[in-house]
Amino acid sequence: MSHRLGARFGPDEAAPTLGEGILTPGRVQIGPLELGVSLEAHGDRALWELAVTNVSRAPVRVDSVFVGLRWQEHGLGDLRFLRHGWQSWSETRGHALDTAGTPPFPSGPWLRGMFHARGAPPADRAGWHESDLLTVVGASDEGPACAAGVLERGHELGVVYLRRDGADLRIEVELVIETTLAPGARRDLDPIRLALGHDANRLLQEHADEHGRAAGARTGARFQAGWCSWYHFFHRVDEDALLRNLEALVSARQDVPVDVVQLDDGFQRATGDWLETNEKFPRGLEPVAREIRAAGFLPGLWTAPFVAVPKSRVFECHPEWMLSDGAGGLLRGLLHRDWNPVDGAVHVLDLTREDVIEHVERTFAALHGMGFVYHKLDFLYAAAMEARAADPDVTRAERVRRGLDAVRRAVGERDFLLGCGCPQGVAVGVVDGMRIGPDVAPRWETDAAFVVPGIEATQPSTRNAVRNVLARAFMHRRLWLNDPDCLMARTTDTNLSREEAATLAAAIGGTGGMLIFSDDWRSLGDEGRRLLADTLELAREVDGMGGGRAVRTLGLLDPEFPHGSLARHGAHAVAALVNGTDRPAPRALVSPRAERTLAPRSSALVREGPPPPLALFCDFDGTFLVQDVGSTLARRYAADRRPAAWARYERGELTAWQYNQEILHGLRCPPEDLERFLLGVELDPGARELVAWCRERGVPFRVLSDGFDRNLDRLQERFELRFDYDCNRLWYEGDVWRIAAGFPNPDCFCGTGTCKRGRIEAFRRRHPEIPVGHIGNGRVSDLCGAEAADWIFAKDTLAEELTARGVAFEPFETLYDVVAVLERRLARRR
Ligand code: 9PG
Repeated sequence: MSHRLGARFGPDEAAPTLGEGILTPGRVQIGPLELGVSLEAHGDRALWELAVTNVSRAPVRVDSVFVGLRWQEHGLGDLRFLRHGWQSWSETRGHALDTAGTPPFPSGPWLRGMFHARGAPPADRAGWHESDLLTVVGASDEGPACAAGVLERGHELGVVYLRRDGADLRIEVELVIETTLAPGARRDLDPIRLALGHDANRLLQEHADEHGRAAGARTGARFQAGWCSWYHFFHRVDEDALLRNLEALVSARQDVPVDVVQLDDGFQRATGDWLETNEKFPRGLEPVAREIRAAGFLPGLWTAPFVAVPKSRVFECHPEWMLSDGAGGLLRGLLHRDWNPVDGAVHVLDLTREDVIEHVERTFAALHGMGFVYHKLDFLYAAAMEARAADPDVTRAERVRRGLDAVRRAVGERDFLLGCGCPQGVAVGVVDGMRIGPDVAPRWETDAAFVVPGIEATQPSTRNAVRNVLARAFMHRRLWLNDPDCLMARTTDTNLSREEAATLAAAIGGTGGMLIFSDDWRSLGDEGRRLLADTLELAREVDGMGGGRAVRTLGLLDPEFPHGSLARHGAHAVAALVNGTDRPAPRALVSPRAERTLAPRSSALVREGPPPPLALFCDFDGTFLVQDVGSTLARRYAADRRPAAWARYERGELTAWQYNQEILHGLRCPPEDLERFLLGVELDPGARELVAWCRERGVPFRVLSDGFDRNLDRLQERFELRFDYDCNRLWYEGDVWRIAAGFPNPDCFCGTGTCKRGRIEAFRRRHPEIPVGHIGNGRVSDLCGAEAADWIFAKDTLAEELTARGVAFEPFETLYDVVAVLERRLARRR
């Protein structure tokens, strides 16, 4: 085994000096640099932490540092590897590890640099294969394999180089640094990791697990379901289209429950000016956020926060804020004729400048202040392109990271940040969600007239998106929540055939990432609505399996197209078999057993495991939780208003929801008080047991609450217990609390904001064969749910009310009792 340690340095940025040494723990000198090497090895895994120090008396420009290893794989024959792309849209798929290496890019370094960590590989890498951030290598998905990569934390960019050398494989992991070290200065580098094993998927999963841990990944957000304006309206979106769809989402809420309504590109006066709208949004952004909120959804907004066109105010006032191209001009982050009809040039903010960081922070503080809580941050790669910055010693990775950190500071810990067009490694630990593939499009392939050589696989097309979504499935809930891009379920206004739309849906649902759909509601039709509802449910289910980490990619290393995904947890498995090619293709799966020849561009869903013996719906306040959050707060903070409102409720003058509004809407109580109160509440002692019991048996479990999302989110975090819920919304606006009903049902006597009968009936419409259980304690919000269920568990006033009505129920004190009864009943049925 030869272990190589290398550094590229010296004043000539285009052709730095290559120095080499032996990779060995301790200190190794290479030219003017000293490399501190520490190795932590356990079994088949190794982690190198490197530090580079300038031990000379002059400043030294450090281009990069790498470690080189040799995998002596005996008799593996033909090898394949996963070529992982740099940013969201970059191609990620299997390749043959031939002796030719990555083919030369057909165009210049500027275009290549939009999709790769490096605009051009170092000259001595000719004949090597290249993969950004990480790779896995093996002869097949199941044989001996090796994973390698950088556990990026926003300091350097990692590139893995691979090359056959006789029977051996050479693996070199390079950290792109590109800064100058002053004499004596030292820089600690992001860790490099390598692991051997016998299952390529497993190796990637473990690699991502460790990356997530090392980088403090944010993986705990709720399953994200939403609507996005882009893939139907594109730049033509206007306020009317948005409000029309908002209204449709309200009407469709029971059957297609989504949380986020996200306005995409097309609202801004000019790209770069995110607080100013064009004539299609004459009232500005704030009313948009307000209306989305009032309709009971979470306001989401697209921005491209680090780029600006020349006619934007930010550019006009501060041309000095832009990155230069190093040749006397300004860097172009991309060319975009819709944003800049003059010459397409889109420039890029220099995030090494303090004033630019302050500008980003101000912008997002303002958007957050308007009520936006879901931010799709696009074209982030541009800030990390090769360019001349005000501070040349901030790395390209650090530029993006500083910008993202500024956004996070501005919006706080609660808002959902979605990276898009984003270098994948640098954002781990800041974003909650990440686009992992190119744009979908209402057509399967890229329009031939627009194909750009060299970047074909990154361009908008459903085929390109599906490929990446399958290949990057392992990242979900390890580095962030995967955003597979939008589902388009419509049957009109699209060039996708039904099979093609179903294949997109299978890839999205089968991998269990976020589910955002992008159709004008009017174009959906019955079939489209069914596909949407089915996919929403599938994605939620897969995300719930093994905490979202149960998915593997089938045919991961297939150079043509992955074969699909398989999620497995206990006795349950869901496979999405996919044929992304243009020929009929066999797709085989051992368990659940499935051997099919799939038509071109088609898919099949295969399930294994017993059908669920029941579905359980559980009340929250006073049932899942010992305390009742709402009524305690009302007693404490609305003591003056409460008695009168309660009397009116008792007399039937107010519904339960109107009572809530009287008490809570506009309530003044500092958010810290609410937080403090939530620290003192406790789960029912059997709550965890109940959730685990359901998970083990594939029993759908949902909390139904007439309480509020904000509290449920906080408590899930505090108790580190994830469960699905339906409830009302609560948010802080200015200095008062506001509320919106989640699932009101005018046809029910309950009058609550979230009618439990309505939710149970919606479930029954989809699954008439599954018995439903309801667990609750209150006569106001639980009665209609209990009456709609087959198995009723009741205590407190609900038990009294049911007794008075002569309705049979199972009494309980804690949720342990419920588990015991369920066990007994199911044993009897077996
Ligand atoms: C809005 C869109 C959507 C989409 C994003 C992103 O010209 N281009 O190279 C180009 C690349 C990607 C792209 C648009 C243009 O899509 O991924 O979801 O938000 O921006 O403009």
